[in-house]
Amino acid sequence: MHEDGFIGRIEWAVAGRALPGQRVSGDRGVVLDTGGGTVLFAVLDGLGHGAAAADAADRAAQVLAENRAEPLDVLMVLCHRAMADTRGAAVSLALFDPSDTVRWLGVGNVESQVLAMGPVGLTVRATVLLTAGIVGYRLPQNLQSQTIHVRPGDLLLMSTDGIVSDSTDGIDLSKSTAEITADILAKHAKDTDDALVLAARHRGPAQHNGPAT
Ligand SMILES: [Mn+2]
Repeated sequence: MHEDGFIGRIEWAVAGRALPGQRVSGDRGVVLDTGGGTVLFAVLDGLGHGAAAADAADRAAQVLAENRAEPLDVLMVLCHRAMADTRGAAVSLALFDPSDTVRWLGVGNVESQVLAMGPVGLTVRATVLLTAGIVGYRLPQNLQSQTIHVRPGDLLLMSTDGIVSDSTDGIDLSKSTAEITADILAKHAKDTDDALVLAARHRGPAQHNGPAT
């Protein structure tokens, strides 16, 4: 599964695939236009794999689509309730704001980080603090979202645990997010789990390079 697009000046892409031999993946990438150039991204990993995992992830995806304007902690509680009679899922939410902040909140094992090109190469600007738990089964008491500032060009990466941890080596920020996510999936997906990676970045203000010729 490969999808990509633009919402305003935010470029995004998702690449994923089911555990080899399975027909459906329990991992979902959700991209929701929340208005005003703001985009809500979510990566969901239904517990285990197969149809039951996909059902849990689909419930959460639907609740996010229907309530996209709510704050992240409210969205997490709504996902929890919607998945109460499912296996549950790991859920990471990231709200990408046009004023160049990312606000994020994660429960369970979905890894999120922001990468930037520094003077000595690719650097990790921030990593989300994950809270242990399973949304739909055991939600942590304290749902505290983090806010980080990002500059145009910085890359937000979110991946399920079917992608090898710290698989950021060799990422070329000059490539499109569609190419970056396809590369990560091809090189770093584990053959023991569903796998999904989502990438997004702010492309900065529209460029005007002089009069058209
Ligand atoms: Mn998984």
